[in-house]
Order: sequence, then structure tokens, then C-alpha cells
Amino acid sequence: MSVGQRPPRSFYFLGSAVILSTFILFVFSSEFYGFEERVESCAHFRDPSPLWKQQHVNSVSKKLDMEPEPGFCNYCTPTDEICKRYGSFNLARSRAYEGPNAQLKRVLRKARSKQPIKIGILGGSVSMGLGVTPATNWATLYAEYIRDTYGVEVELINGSVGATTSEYMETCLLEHIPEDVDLVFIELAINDRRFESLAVAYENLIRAVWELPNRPAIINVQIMALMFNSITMGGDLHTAVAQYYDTPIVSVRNVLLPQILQTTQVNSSDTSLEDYWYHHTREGIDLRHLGTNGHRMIADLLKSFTSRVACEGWREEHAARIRDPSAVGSWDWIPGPNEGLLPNQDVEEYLPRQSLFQKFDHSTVMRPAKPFCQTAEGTKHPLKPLPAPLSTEGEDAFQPWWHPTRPDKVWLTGRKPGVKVAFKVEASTLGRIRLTYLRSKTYGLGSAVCWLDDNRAGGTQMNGWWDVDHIHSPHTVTLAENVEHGEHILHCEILKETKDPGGGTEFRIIAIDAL
Ligand SMILES: *[C@@H]1O[C@H](CO)[C@@H](O)[C@H](O)[C@H]1NC(C)=O
Ligand SMILES: CC(=O)N[C@H]1CO[C@H](CO)[C@@H](O)[C@@H]1O
Repeated sequence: MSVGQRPPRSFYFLGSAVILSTFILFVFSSEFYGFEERVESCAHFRDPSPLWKQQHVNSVSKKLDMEPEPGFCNYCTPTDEICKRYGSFNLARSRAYEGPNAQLKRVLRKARSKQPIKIGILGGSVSMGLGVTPATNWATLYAEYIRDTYGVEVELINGSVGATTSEYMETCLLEHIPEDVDLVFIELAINDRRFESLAVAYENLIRAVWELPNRPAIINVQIMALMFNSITMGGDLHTAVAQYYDTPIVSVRNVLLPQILQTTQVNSSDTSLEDYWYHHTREGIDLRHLGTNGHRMIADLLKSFTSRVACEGWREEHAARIRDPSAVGSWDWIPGPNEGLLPNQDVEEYLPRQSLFQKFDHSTVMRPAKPFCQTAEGTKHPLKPLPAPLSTEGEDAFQPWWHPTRPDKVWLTGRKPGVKVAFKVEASTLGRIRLTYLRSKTYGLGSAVCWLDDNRAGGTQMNGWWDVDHIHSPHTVTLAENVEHGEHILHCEILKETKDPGGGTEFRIIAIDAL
């Protein structure tokens, strides 16, 4: 029955509706009342009044021999310089996902106990420092902040790589940061395009970092590029993954974009904000790379975020010490065994057993990630061919080669048909083995077949020649998925046949990796 056909409501009808809804309201409120009697609401413990908080914190301090709150507890008080500069409104916006930060609190506790902290950065060209000096790079500023705040030794390892994606970092991260890092920043939001495959790779990267020996804390830094076909980028798919793994996100875009949009709406030729925050080149403003001011903003947002978390951690520890469960900053009520909706289990630093991209079930437990990666340019993990007879030896063998004008670009190169090369690879979480090789129209590149273990018949042919002008580009092929975890042998052999019209048979391997 459509709205127009509805019969007029009689008084009787209306009256019964009122009685009915009153009854429902009664049932609901008595239900709710009953619930309130059983379990006290969070509000009971978490009085939102700032005045109450203030008094309470003071009383906690009194109980602890007046131990004053540390300096980093000054969030948006008159001594908070960062809050003065950006305003609490923008700081709040920058925290795209905040979370409880169990890992980061643990790392900051370590810093407070004066143990050295190792910080690793896995980012793109912005974090690498394109457009700024090393001293004004956000990573340098942040490391200084930790050093100064806690008076500890901080080792900063900037493992950023220009023009890289999560698909590379998920297995090759240990080429760029050491295994024993305490804190890892991931800055790939504008390097990854908005492809689901890259969000999956990003998930693999988070799992791989998570399982490093020190169980490092992860902070996702999302910056902003405004030169692509859409404003939304891979980072927007990362956000869902980051939340699933309970890793915080600090977003520059959340802060800057509304400002830029509004300013240009008022005056469309106004570029003052872009000029201020971004890097300038001879060709003009570079809307991919933040400049010195942009780097300072990233560092400031991260400092503000970190001090908030540090303060919350400090308050929790102090509250726990005096066993006052209602103290500010302590967890909300923990339900007893027979009440509440959440079981009292420790999920504070729990790595989800399933991938976000799998169907939920009760039995899947992903195997620990053991990222495996060897690259032709690698210094820590270079490509290592196995000895004869698995690999051809002598002057025809695959060997590292680079053009004299570009010594930074290295390929493991073989040239003659029949030349073989083999590598030991180790699969873990996914049982996935990949190879990356170079494609070019003009380098005289031929084809190779690569296979795993004894399965030559199931091998994959790879063609180094492609019909694309002026682009000499890496291409990654998945050779196998869901293979047994553990060691495998990856074989390649150069073929006689080639797609190159000039008859070239050279084949250049860039990397092999497994997860
Ligand atoms: C708009 O911005 C441009 C560039 O900053 C400036 O030259 C111009 O005077 C502005 N126009 C108005 C109406 O403010
Ligand atoms: C500030 C800083 O540490 N920059 C370094 C980041 O990492 C890249 C790659 O290792 C270096 O080239 C930068 O100097």
C-alpha cells in the first residue's frame, strides 16, 4: 500500500498506538533499568567533566607522594606549544585512528626507563627527504623529540625508498630497517594506489613488522599528494587495515585538505597554502612532496600524538599502582566472569589470526610471517645464485651488471639461451613465491622460464621484451601460491625464443621474494 492509499487513522487507531508505544517504552526502560542494576555503565567510571578529571588527577597525585605529572601530560594546556600552533581542533582531526596503543605505551615505557630506542621508517620519497634537508626531515625532528623528552639514545634508521609500494616492502622491509626496531613508521599512503591488492600487501607488511623480535609499535603516517586523478589514494584502503590491526593513523590530509579546499573556494587563484606546505621546484609547486613546513607539521602531529599516548600510559600505570580502577586514563570497567558482553581476555597486543581479506572461520591461524627478499641491489640481502649444477657457472653465468652511467641500478643478468640460475627461497605465511624482472622495448631483452623445485612443466614464461616505448620497468610475477612453508628451489633458464624483434636474449632479474 502506497502512502497515498493509506486510510485515515481513526482516534481509536491513534489511541491504541499511543498505549502500545507507552507500553513498549515501559518495557524498554525497565529492561534498561534492570541492566543498569546489574552492570554499571562506563559513564559511572568515566565522568566526562574535565573539572572532575582535574580534581581526580590531583587526588591521585597526592596519593603518590605528590608525584607530578610528566611534562608530556600537557596536551593543549598553556605550555603546549604544538597545540598553540595548530589548535586542538586540527590535532583532533589528525588522529584518524587513535586506538588504545598498547604497543606504543610499552615502547614509551622502555624509553622512560632510559633504554635506547630504535626507530625504523618505511616510507616513500617524502620520508626519504626529497625536497628537504636531512635536518628538517620529519623523521629527524621526531627522533630528536624522543631523545629530548626521555633523555635516551635514539637510533633512527630511515629505510624509505622513493617510488616504492607495500608490495615491495611487505617482503623486503629487512633490507631497509634492522630486525630489532622498537617503533616503525609506515608512510605509504600516497605511494600505494587505490588497489585492493596493495591493501592486501599493506596488511602483509603490518603482520611482518608486528612479528619482528621486539614486537615493535607501528604508527601509520598518512600524508597528502594532490597531483593524482583522485584525492583518495591507497592510504584510504590502508585505513581499514590499520584499524583491524589496532595500529594508529596520524593524517596530514585530515588537517590540510579542508583548509586548502576552503581557501581556493574563496579565491580560486590562491595558492598560498600549497606554497606554504609543499616543496618548490624549478617547474613550480610539487604537490607530491611536502616541503620544510610540511615536514614540520608531520613531526608536530606525531609528537602531539605520542605525548598524549605517553601521558595516558603514565596515568594508567599510576592508577594501577594505587589500585584505583576509576582513575582517569585507566581502562573502562572490566566485566566479571558472568557479566558484560566482552570476555575478560587479553587482546591488548593480539595479532588477529586471520587476514582481513579472508572469510571468517573458527580454525584459520595464519602462519607467522618470515619475509624473504633478495634483490640485485641489496647490500644486506643480495641475490645469491646456488652453485653448479643448479646454476650455470663461468663467464656465461648470471651476474650483477650495471650500466656505467647508472651504477645505482643493478640487475642480475644472463645473456645466452640455456643459461640457468637457481636460488633457495623460503616461504612462510602465504606460501607465495615471486620474481621481479626488467621489461624494455630497446634493451635487447629476451625470455626465460622459471619454476619451483622439480615442477619445470608448471613453469612460467617471462618476456623481457614489451611493446612500450621509453619505459624500462620492473615487473613482478607470482610463480607459486600456497606452497608448503619452508625452503624451495627457484629455477630460471633463458629461452632461445624471444619476443624481441632484434633477437635479444638477455634477461635481467631484479629480485626474488617469498612470504
Ligand atoms: C586571489 O589570490 C591571488 C593569488 O594569491 C591574489 O593575487 C589575488 O589578489 C587574490 N584575489 C582576491 C580577490 O583576494
Ligand atoms: C633524514 C634522513 O635520515 N634521511 C635519510 C632517509 O633514508 C634515505 C635512504 O636510506 C637517506 O638517503 C636519507 O638521507
